Amino acid sequence: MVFGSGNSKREELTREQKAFWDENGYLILASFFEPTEVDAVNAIVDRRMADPSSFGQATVDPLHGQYAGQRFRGAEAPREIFQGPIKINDLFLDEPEVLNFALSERLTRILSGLLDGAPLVCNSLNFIWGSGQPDHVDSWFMPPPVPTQPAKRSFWGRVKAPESPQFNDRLAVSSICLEDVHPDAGPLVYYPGSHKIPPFRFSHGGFAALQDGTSKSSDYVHAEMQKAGLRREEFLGKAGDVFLWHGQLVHGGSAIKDPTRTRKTLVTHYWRAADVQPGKAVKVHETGYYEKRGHQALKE
Ligand SMILES: O=C(O)CCC(=O)C(=O)O
Repeated sequence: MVFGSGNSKREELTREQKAFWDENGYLILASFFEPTEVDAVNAIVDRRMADPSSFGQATVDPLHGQYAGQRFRGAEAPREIFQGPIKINDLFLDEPEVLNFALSERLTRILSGLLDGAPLVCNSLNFIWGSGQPDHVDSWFMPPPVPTQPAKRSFWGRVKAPESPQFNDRLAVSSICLEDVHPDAGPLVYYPGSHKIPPFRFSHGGFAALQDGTSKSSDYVHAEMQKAGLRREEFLGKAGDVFLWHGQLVHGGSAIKDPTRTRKTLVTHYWRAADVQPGKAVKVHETGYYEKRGHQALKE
């Protein structure tokens, strides 16, 4: 279901939207941003892409070709990676306009209703082309912080890890279309209702992904989706549309059928400000925060 234009003055999450989110794990807000707002973000990204040295410490992940799987500081990255699918990480840390866009008050009021608390940007990704990412669940990679449990000591005095790690599902994601999505440009795919699948426990007992090269978590969610008869959908949004998804929703990027077609998108991940250590939450306005941190480390 697509919800009406956010350009109306209605800024709070409606009961109907919340019920739809609880049932399906996503929300589509059509025509939420004005063309001028979208153009301003595109201009920032275009400027950086025209001169990759301007990415400085910001990291970029090539998603295709010989460098796929690696991470580079933007300024030091091989120039050819900017000609094909890449993930530009955390522009919100350097570009106040990108931060303010992702923390638009109209959007964060809706997110506050979904998360039951003010959202905090913990990560942002800009895509120029489709991501082509395999189906996944975002909490595997960005598990929201949980309150620290008091350390327990064994009989021998050793500190014991909590036996049952807590699970916090307060992670929501916005994907803002920065242009109209063509079906051949590798649209976002998603599986309505998949957020209700019980979270996968990795072999360490917790919920954060283990990069052990196995596909157990993916096999698990696909088996559960098949059992539940969930269907696969593609999102063909227009510039200014917002697709919000629950941190447990299974989603990914479909294959790009026409590599000449771009799919400019800003994806932002939000935890709740209340879930991070107070010193880590920088307040931008009443319902919008971001995580205080530097750019991501390079992969080892
Ligand atoms: O838009 C896409 O292609 C998917 C992005 C995605 O999976 C993510 O950012 O978690």
